[in-house]
Amino acid sequence: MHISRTTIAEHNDQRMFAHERRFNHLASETPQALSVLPLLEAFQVAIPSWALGAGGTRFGRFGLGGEPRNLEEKIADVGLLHALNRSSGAISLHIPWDIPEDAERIKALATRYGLVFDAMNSNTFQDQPGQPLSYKYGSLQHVDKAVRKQAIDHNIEVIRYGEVLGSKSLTVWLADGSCFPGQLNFREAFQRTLESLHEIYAALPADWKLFLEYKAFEPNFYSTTVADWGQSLLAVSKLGPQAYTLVDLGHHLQGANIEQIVALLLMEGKLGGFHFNDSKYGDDDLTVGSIKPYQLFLIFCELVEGMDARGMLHSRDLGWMIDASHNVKDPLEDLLQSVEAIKIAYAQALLVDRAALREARAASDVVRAQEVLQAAYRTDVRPLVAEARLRAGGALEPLALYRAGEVRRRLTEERGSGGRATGL
Ligand code: LRH
Ligand code: MN
Repeated sequence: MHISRTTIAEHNDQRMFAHERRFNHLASETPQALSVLPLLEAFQVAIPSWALGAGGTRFGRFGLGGEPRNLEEKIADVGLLHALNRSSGAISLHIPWDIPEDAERIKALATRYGLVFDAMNSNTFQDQPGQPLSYKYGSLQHVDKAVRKQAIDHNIEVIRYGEVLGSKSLTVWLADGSCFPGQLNFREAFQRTLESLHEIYAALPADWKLFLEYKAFEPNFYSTTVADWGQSLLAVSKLGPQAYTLVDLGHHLQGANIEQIVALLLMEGKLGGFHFNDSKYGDDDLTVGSIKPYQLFLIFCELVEGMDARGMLHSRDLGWMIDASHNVKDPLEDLLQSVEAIKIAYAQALLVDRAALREARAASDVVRAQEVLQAAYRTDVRPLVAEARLRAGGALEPLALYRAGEVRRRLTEERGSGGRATGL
Protein backbone atom coordinates (compact mmCIF):
# COMPACT_ATOMS: atom_id res chain seq x y z
CA MET A 1 0.00 0.00 0.00
CA HIS A 2 1.47 3.35 -1.02
CA ILE A 3 1.12 6.72 0.77
CA SER A 4 1.83 9.48 -1.74
CA ARG A 5 4.03 12.53 -1.21
CA THR A 6 0.92 14.65 -1.91
CA THR A 7 -0.99 12.96 0.91
CA ILE A 8 1.96 13.58 3.25
CA ALA A 9 2.24 17.22 2.11
CA GLU A 10 -1.49 17.82 2.71
CA HIS A 11 -1.20 16.23 6.15
CA ASN A 12 1.77 18.47 6.98
CA ASP A 13 0.15 21.65 5.64
CA GLN A 14 -2.76 21.21 8.07
CA ARG A 15 -0.30 20.94 10.97
CA MET A 16 2.47 23.33 9.90
CA PHE A 17 1.37 26.43 11.88
CA ALA A 18 1.11 24.53 15.19
CA HIS A 19 4.34 22.65 14.51
CA GLU A 20 6.34 25.78 13.70
CA ARG A 21 5.08 27.48 16.87
CA ARG A 22 6.21 24.49 18.98
CA PHE A 23 9.52 24.10 17.14
CA ASN A 24 10.42 27.80 17.28
CA HIS A 25 9.62 27.81 20.99
CA LEU A 26 11.93 24.85 21.57
CA ALA A 27 14.66 26.40 19.42
CA SER A 28 14.41 29.66 21.38
CA GLU A 29 14.56 27.80 24.72
CA THR A 30 17.25 25.29 23.65
CA PRO A 31 19.65 26.95 21.15
CA GLN A 32 21.68 23.76 20.56
CA ALA A 33 18.50 22.08 19.25
CA LEU A 34 19.25 23.22 15.68
CA SER A 35 22.69 21.62 15.70
CA VAL A 36 21.30 18.14 16.40
CA LEU A 37 18.82 18.19 13.48
CA PRO A 38 21.24 16.68 10.91
CA LEU A 39 22.13 13.87 13.36
CA LEU A 40 18.45 13.11 13.89
CA GLU A 41 17.71 13.10 10.15
CA ALA A 42 20.57 10.65 9.48
CA PHE A 43 19.57 8.23 12.25
CA GLN A 44 17.81 5.18 10.75
CA VAL A 45 16.35 2.23 12.66
CA ALA A 46 16.08 -1.20 11.02
CA ILE A 47 12.70 -2.95 11.14
CA PRO A 48 12.63 -6.70 11.88
CA SER A 49 11.01 -8.76 9.10
CA TRP A 50 9.66 -11.10 11.79
CA ALA A 51 7.60 -8.45 13.56
CA LEU A 52 5.15 -7.34 10.84
CA GLY A 53 2.33 -9.70 11.85
CA ALA A 54 0.51 -10.38 15.08
CA GLY A 55 2.75 -12.02 17.67
CA GLY A 56 1.60 -14.38 20.38
CA THR A 57 2.57 -16.44 23.35
CA ARG A 58 2.14 -20.12 24.26
CA PHE A 59 -1.18 -19.07 25.73
CA GLY A 60 -2.51 -17.85 22.44
CA ARG A 61 -2.31 -15.52 19.49
CA PHE A 62 -4.94 -13.03 18.30
CA GLY A 63 -4.81 -12.64 14.53
CA LEU A 64 -4.87 -9.36 12.65
CA GLY A 65 -6.20 -8.69 9.15
CA GLY A 66 -3.92 -7.66 6.29
CA GLU A 67 -0.81 -9.44 7.53
CA PRO A 68 1.97 -9.60 4.92
CA ARG A 69 1.81 -12.99 3.17
CA ASN A 70 5.33 -12.93 1.73
CA LEU A 71 8.64 -11.05 1.76
CA GLU A 72 7.49 -8.67 -0.97
CA GLU A 73 4.54 -7.52 1.17
CA LYS A 74 6.82 -7.23 4.23
CA ILE A 75 9.12 -4.92 2.27
CA ALA A 76 6.06 -2.90 1.17
CA ASP A 77 5.00 -2.53 4.84
CA VAL A 78 8.46 -1.36 5.92
CA GLY A 79 8.46 0.95 2.89
CA LEU A 80 5.20 2.44 4.16
CA LEU A 81 6.68 3.01 7.63
CA HIS A 82 9.70 4.67 6.03
CA ALA A 83 7.51 6.91 3.85
CA LEU A 84 5.74 8.09 7.02
CA ASN A 85 8.72 8.63 9.37
CA ARG A 86 11.77 8.69 7.04
CA SER A 87 13.59 6.83 9.85
CA SER A 88 12.95 3.16 9.02
CA GLY A 89 15.22 2.89 5.99
CA ALA A 90 16.35 -0.69 6.62
CA ILE A 91 14.90 -4.18 7.08
CA SER A 92 16.54 -7.01 9.00
CA LEU A 93 15.72 -10.47 7.66
CA HIS A 94 15.38 -13.71 9.60
CA ILE A 95 16.23 -16.94 7.78
CA PRO A 96 14.42 -19.24 6.98
CA TRP A 97 11.32 -17.21 7.92
CA ASP A 98 12.08 -14.73 5.10
CA ILE A 99 14.25 -16.41 2.47
CA PRO A 100 14.75 -14.06 -0.52
CA GLU A 101 13.93 -16.65 -3.22
CA ASP A 102 15.06 -14.21 -5.95
CA ALA A 103 17.53 -12.05 -4.03
CA GLU A 104 18.30 -9.65 -6.90
CA ARG A 105 14.59 -8.95 -7.45
CA ILE A 106 14.03 -8.55 -3.70
CA LYS A 107 16.97 -6.13 -3.51
CA ALA A 108 15.57 -4.08 -6.42
CA LEU A 109 12.14 -3.99 -4.74
CA ALA A 110 13.65 -2.75 -1.45
CA THR A 111 15.63 -0.08 -3.29
CA ARG A 112 12.38 1.19 -4.84
CA TYR A 113 11.09 1.78 -1.28
CA GLY A 114 14.38 3.46 -0.27
CA LEU A 115 15.30 0.48 1.93
CA VAL A 116 18.59 -1.34 2.54
CA PHE A 117 19.17 -4.69 4.27
CA ASP A 118 20.55 -4.52 7.81
CA ALA A 119 21.82 -7.53 9.79
CA MET A 120 20.79 -11.01 8.66
CA ASN A 121 19.53 -13.31 11.43
CA SER A 122 20.13 -17.05 11.51
CA ASN A 123 17.77 -19.51 13.22
CA THR A 124 19.09 -22.61 14.92
CA PHE A 125 16.47 -22.44 17.68
CA GLN A 126 13.73 -24.23 15.69
CA ASP A 127 13.64 -27.46 13.67
CA GLN A 128 12.47 -26.78 10.12
CA PRO A 129 10.34 -29.32 8.19
CA GLY A 130 12.62 -31.99 6.71
CA GLN A 131 15.62 -30.88 8.77
CA PRO A 132 17.86 -33.96 9.22
CA LEU A 133 19.07 -33.27 12.77
CA SER A 134 17.22 -31.62 15.69
CA TYR A 135 18.29 -28.61 17.72
CA LYS A 136 16.34 -29.86 20.76
CA TYR A 137 19.53 -30.06 22.78
CA GLY A 138 21.21 -27.11 21.17
CA SER A 139 22.93 -26.17 17.95
CA LEU A 140 26.49 -24.76 18.05
CA GLN A 141 26.96 -26.27 21.54
CA HIS A 142 25.52 -29.69 20.64
CA VAL A 143 27.51 -32.77 21.75
CA ASP A 144 26.99 -34.24 18.26
CA LYS A 145 29.47 -32.77 15.75
CA ALA A 146 26.98 -33.42 12.91
CA VAL A 147 24.38 -31.17 14.56
CA ARG A 148 27.00 -28.45 15.06
CA LYS A 149 27.99 -28.76 11.38
CA GLN A 150 24.34 -28.44 10.31
CA ALA A 151 24.05 -25.24 12.35
CA ILE A 152 27.36 -23.85 11.07
CA ASP A 153 26.34 -24.54 7.46
CA HIS A 154 23.02 -22.76 8.06
CA ASN A 155 24.78 -19.64 9.35
CA ILE A 156 27.10 -19.64 6.33
CA GLU A 157 24.09 -19.99 4.01
CA VAL A 158 22.53 -16.95 5.74
CA ILE A 159 25.71 -14.95 5.09
CA ARG A 160 25.54 -15.89 1.39
CA TYR A 161 21.92 -14.64 1.13
CA GLY A 162 22.99 -11.41 2.84
CA GLU A 163 25.90 -10.84 0.47
CA VAL A 164 23.54 -10.69 -2.54
CA LEU A 165 21.21 -8.31 -0.69
CA GLY A 166 24.02 -5.95 0.35
CA SER A 167 23.75 -6.72 4.09
CA LYS A 168 27.00 -6.32 6.05
CA SER A 169 26.36 -8.26 9.23
CA LEU A 170 25.10 -11.53 10.71
CA THR A 171 23.32 -11.71 14.06
CA VAL A 172 23.70 -15.01 15.87
CA TRP A 173 21.33 -15.59 18.79
CA LEU A 174 21.61 -19.04 20.36
CA ALA A 175 18.79 -20.56 22.39
CA ASP A 176 21.42 -23.15 23.41
CA GLY A 177 21.64 -23.99 27.11
CA SER A 178 20.04 -26.40 29.56
CA CYS A 179 16.82 -26.81 31.49
CA PHE A 180 18.09 -28.84 34.42
CA PRO A 181 21.22 -29.04 36.62
CA GLY A 182 23.49 -31.83 35.46
CA GLN A 183 22.27 -31.66 31.85
CA LEU A 184 25.28 -29.73 30.51
CA ASN A 185 29.04 -29.42 31.03
CA PHE A 186 29.15 -25.61 30.92
CA ARG A 187 32.86 -25.41 29.96
CA GLU A 188 32.60 -27.95 27.15
CA ALA A 189 29.36 -26.39 25.87
CA PHE A 190 31.00 -22.94 25.70
CA GLN A 191 34.11 -24.37 24.02
CA ARG A 192 32.04 -26.24 21.39
CA THR A 193 30.02 -23.08 20.79
CA LEU A 194 33.21 -21.01 20.37
CA GLU A 195 34.74 -23.63 18.04
CA SER A 196 31.57 -23.52 15.91
CA LEU A 197 31.53 -19.69 15.92
CA HIS A 198 35.13 -19.69 14.68
CA GLU A 199 33.99 -21.66 11.59
CA ILE A 200 31.17 -19.17 10.96
CA TYR A 201 33.56 -16.24 11.57
CA ALA A 202 35.98 -17.70 9.01
CA ALA A 203 33.21 -17.54 6.37
CA LEU A 204 32.53 -13.81 6.95
CA PRO A 205 33.40 -11.50 4.04
CA ALA A 206 36.18 -9.06 5.05
CA ASP A 207 33.79 -6.11 5.39
CA TRP A 208 31.16 -7.96 7.44
CA LYS A 209 30.48 -8.00 11.20
CA LEU A 210 29.25 -10.86 13.35
CA PHE A 211 26.92 -9.85 16.18
CA LEU A 212 26.66 -12.34 19.07
CA GLU A 213 23.38 -11.69 20.93
CA TYR A 214 23.16 -12.83 24.56
CA LYS A 215 20.04 -13.70 26.55
CA ALA A 216 19.63 -14.64 30.23
CA PHE A 217 16.95 -17.29 29.79
CA GLU A 218 14.14 -18.72 27.51
CA PRO A 219 13.68 -21.11 25.93
CA ASN A 220 16.15 -22.79 28.30
CA PHE A 221 15.36 -22.16 31.92
CA TYR A 222 18.43 -23.38 33.89
CA SER A 223 21.38 -22.10 31.83
CA THR A 224 21.94 -20.30 28.53
CA THR A 225 25.35 -20.81 26.95
CA VAL A 226 25.63 -17.14 25.87
CA ALA A 227 23.58 -15.69 28.74
CA ASP A 228 25.05 -12.28 29.47
CA TRP A 229 27.29 -9.54 28.17
CA GLY A 230 30.35 -11.08 29.83
CA GLN A 231 29.94 -14.42 28.09
CA SER A 232 29.26 -12.74 24.76
CA LEU A 233 32.26 -10.39 25.18
CA LEU A 234 34.48 -13.38 26.10
CA ALA A 235 33.47 -15.15 22.89
CA VAL A 236 33.69 -12.15 20.53
CA SER A 237 37.06 -11.17 22.01
CA LYS A 238 38.37 -14.66 21.19
CA LEU A 239 36.79 -14.66 17.71
CA GLY A 240 38.45 -11.55 16.31
CA PRO A 241 38.05 -7.90 15.23
CA GLN A 242 34.90 -8.49 13.14
CA ALA A 243 32.95 -9.95 16.08
CA TYR A 244 30.86 -7.79 18.40
CA THR A 245 28.28 -8.12 21.16
CA LEU A 246 24.62 -7.31 20.40
CA VAL A 247 22.46 -5.92 23.21
CA ASP A 248 18.77 -6.88 23.17
CA LEU A 249 17.19 -4.69 25.87
CA GLY A 250 14.84 -7.52 26.93
CA HIS A 251 17.55 -10.10 27.52
CA HIS A 252 18.68 -9.04 31.00
CA LEU A 253 17.86 -10.21 34.49
CA GLN A 254 15.80 -7.83 36.63
CA GLY A 255 17.83 -4.87 37.91
CA ALA A 256 20.63 -5.15 35.33
CA ASN A 257 22.25 -1.77 34.63
CA ILE A 258 22.11 -1.88 30.82
CA GLU A 259 23.50 1.62 30.33
CA GLN A 260 26.63 0.60 32.27
CA ILE A 261 26.97 -2.56 30.11
CA VAL A 262 26.68 -0.38 27.00
CA ALA A 263 29.34 2.03 28.28
CA LEU A 264 31.85 -0.76 28.90
CA LEU A 265 31.18 -2.62 25.63
CA LEU A 266 31.70 0.67 23.77
CA MET A 267 34.88 1.34 25.79
CA GLU A 268 36.20 -2.06 24.63
CA GLY A 269 35.18 -1.35 21.01
CA LYS A 270 33.04 -4.49 21.13
CA LEU A 271 29.52 -3.07 21.03
CA GLY A 272 27.99 -4.12 17.70
CA GLY A 273 24.40 -2.99 17.97
CA PHE A 274 20.98 -3.20 19.53
CA HIS A 275 17.67 -4.94 19.46
CA PHE A 276 15.46 -2.21 20.88
CA ASN A 277 12.24 -3.09 22.73
CA ASP A 278 10.95 -2.72 26.28
CA SER A 279 9.98 -5.08 29.07
CA LYS A 280 8.77 -5.19 32.68
CA TYR A 281 9.43 -8.82 33.52
CA GLY A 282 11.15 -11.06 30.91
CA ASP A 283 11.81 -10.89 27.17
CA ASP A 284 8.44 -9.17 26.75
CA ASP A 285 9.33 -7.54 23.39
CA LEU A 286 7.07 -4.56 24.11
CA THR A 287 7.03 -1.14 22.38
CA VAL A 288 10.31 0.73 22.86
CA GLY A 289 10.05 3.31 25.65
CA SER A 290 6.64 2.07 26.77
CA ILE A 291 7.78 0.79 30.19
CA LYS A 292 11.22 2.28 30.99
CA PRO A 293 11.72 5.47 28.88
CA TYR A 294 14.24 6.90 31.37
CA GLN A 295 16.44 3.79 31.02
CA LEU A 296 16.32 4.21 27.23
CA PHE A 297 17.42 7.84 27.63
CA LEU A 298 20.29 6.81 29.95
CA ILE A 299 21.39 4.19 27.42
CA PHE A 300 21.49 6.84 24.69
CA CYS A 301 23.46 9.15 26.99
CA GLU A 302 26.15 6.43 27.26
CA LEU A 303 25.95 5.80 23.50
CA VAL A 304 26.42 9.45 22.52
CA GLU A 305 29.22 9.99 25.07
CA GLY A 306 30.95 6.68 24.27
CA MET A 307 30.64 6.95 20.47
CA ASP A 308 31.95 10.53 20.50
CA ALA A 309 34.84 9.42 22.72
CA ARG A 310 35.77 6.92 19.98
CA GLY A 311 35.04 9.27 17.09
CA MET A 312 32.29 6.95 15.82
CA LEU A 313 29.56 8.08 13.38
CA HIS A 314 26.27 7.71 15.23
CA SER A 315 24.16 6.83 12.18
CA ARG A 316 26.61 4.26 10.69
CA ASP A 317 28.90 2.62 13.22
CA LEU A 318 26.44 0.60 15.29
CA GLY A 319 23.50 -1.64 14.31
CA TRP A 320 20.25 0.10 15.26
CA MET A 321 17.46 -2.49 15.06
CA ILE A 322 14.09 -3.12 16.69
CA ASP A 323 13.15 -6.59 17.92
CA ALA A 324 9.55 -6.69 19.05
CA SER A 325 6.45 -8.86 19.05
CA HIS A 326 2.94 -7.48 18.92
CA ASN A 327 0.34 -9.36 20.98
CA VAL A 328 -2.33 -6.64 21.20
CA LYS A 329 -1.22 -3.72 18.97
CA ASP A 330 -1.27 -3.26 15.18
CA PRO A 331 2.37 -4.12 14.32
CA LEU A 332 2.80 -1.07 12.09
CA GLU A 333 1.44 1.31 14.73
CA ASP A 334 3.65 -0.37 17.35
CA LEU A 335 6.73 0.02 15.15
CA LEU A 336 5.92 3.70 14.43
CA GLN A 337 5.73 4.28 18.20
CA SER A 338 9.00 2.42 18.78
CA VAL A 339 10.96 4.39 16.16
CA GLU A 340 9.56 7.63 17.62
CA ALA A 341 10.63 6.61 21.16
CA ILE A 342 14.15 5.79 19.94
CA LYS A 343 14.51 9.16 18.17
CA ILE A 344 13.16 11.02 21.21
CA ALA A 345 15.68 9.31 23.54
CA TYR A 346 18.50 10.02 21.07
CA ALA A 347 17.46 13.71 20.74
CA GLN A 348 17.26 14.14 24.52
CA ALA A 349 20.71 12.54 24.95
CA LEU A 350 22.13 14.92 22.32
CA LEU A 351 20.81 17.87 24.36
CA VAL A 352 22.63 16.91 27.57
CA ASP A 353 24.96 19.76 28.63
CA ARG A 354 28.06 17.56 28.64
CA ALA A 355 30.39 20.30 29.93
CA ALA A 356 28.15 20.95 32.94
CA LEU A 357 27.89 17.21 33.57
CA ARG A 358 31.67 16.83 33.46
CA GLU A 359 32.01 19.74 35.94
CA ALA A 360 29.44 18.24 38.32
CA ARG A 361 31.14 14.84 38.19
CA ALA A 362 34.56 16.39 38.75
CA ALA A 363 33.11 18.08 41.85
CA SER A 364 31.22 14.92 42.96
CA ASP A 365 28.17 17.18 42.88
CA VAL A 366 25.65 14.35 42.66
CA VAL A 367 22.61 16.61 42.81
CA ARG A 368 23.90 18.89 40.04
CA ALA A 369 24.77 15.88 37.85
CA GLN A 370 21.20 14.56 38.13
CA GLU A 371 19.78 18.03 37.43
CA VAL A 372 21.87 18.32 34.25
CA LEU A 373 20.74 14.90 33.00
CA GLN A 374 17.08 15.40 33.84
CA ALA A 375 17.00 18.88 32.32
CA ALA A 376 17.59 17.15 28.97
CA TYR A 377 15.25 14.24 29.76
CA ARG A 378 12.49 16.65 30.73
CA THR A 379 12.86 18.63 27.50
CA ASP A 380 9.93 17.90 25.16
CA VAL A 381 11.95 17.17 22.03
CA ARG A 382 8.98 15.96 19.97
CA PRO A 383 8.95 19.20 17.86
CA LEU A 384 12.65 18.60 17.12
CA VAL A 385 12.08 14.99 16.05
CA ALA A 386 9.09 16.15 13.97
CA GLU A 387 11.16 18.90 12.32
CA ALA A 388 13.87 16.39 11.37
CA ARG A 389 11.19 14.16 9.89
CA LEU A 390 9.62 17.06 8.00
CA ARG A 391 13.00 18.05 6.53
CA ALA A 392 13.49 14.43 5.42
CA GLY A 393 10.13 14.41 3.60
CA GLY A 394 8.13 12.54 6.22
CA ALA A 395 4.82 13.16 7.98
CA LEU A 396 4.64 15.46 10.98
CA GLU A 397 2.41 12.88 12.74
CA PRO A 398 3.03 9.44 11.20
CA LEU A 399 0.61 7.58 13.46
CA ALA A 400 -2.21 10.07 12.81
CA LEU A 401 -1.68 9.81 9.06
CA TYR A 402 -1.50 6.00 9.26
CA ARG A 403 -4.88 6.01 11.00
CA ALA A 404 -6.41 8.72 8.79
CA GLY A 405 -5.37 6.62 5.79
CA GLU A 406 -7.19 3.59 7.25
CA VAL A 407 -4.13 1.58 6.28
CA ARG A 408 -5.02 -1.56 8.27
CA ARG A 409 -8.56 -1.72 6.81
CA ARG A 410 -7.20 -1.28 3.27
CA LEU A 411 -4.46 -3.89 3.82
CA THR A 412 -7.10 -6.30 5.13
CA GLU A 413 -9.26 -5.67 2.03
CA GLU A 414 -6.21 -6.28 -0.16
CA ARG A 415 -4.72 -9.29 1.67
CA GLY A 416 -7.67 -10.78 3.57
CA SER A 417 -7.88 -11.43 7.31
CA GLY A 418 -6.81 -15.06 7.50
CA GLY A 419 -3.15 -14.70 6.56
CA ARG A 420 -0.38 -15.15 9.13
CA ALA A 421 3.01 -13.52 8.58
CA THR A 422 6.10 -15.67 9.19
CA GLY A 423 8.02 -14.78 12.33
CA LEU A 424 7.33 -14.62 16.04
C1 LRH B 1 15.56 -13.99 20.89
C2 LRH B 1 15.51 -12.86 19.90
C3 LRH B 1 16.52 -12.94 18.78
C4 LRH B 1 15.74 -13.31 17.56
C5 LRH B 1 14.43 -13.68 18.06
C6 LRH B 1 13.37 -13.42 17.09
O1 LRH B 1 14.71 -13.74 21.96
O2 LRH B 1 15.60 -11.66 20.58
O3 LRH B 1 17.04 -11.70 18.47
O4 LRH B 1 16.33 -14.14 16.71
O5 LRH B 1 14.26 -12.93 19.24
MN1 MN C 1 16.67 -9.98 19.77
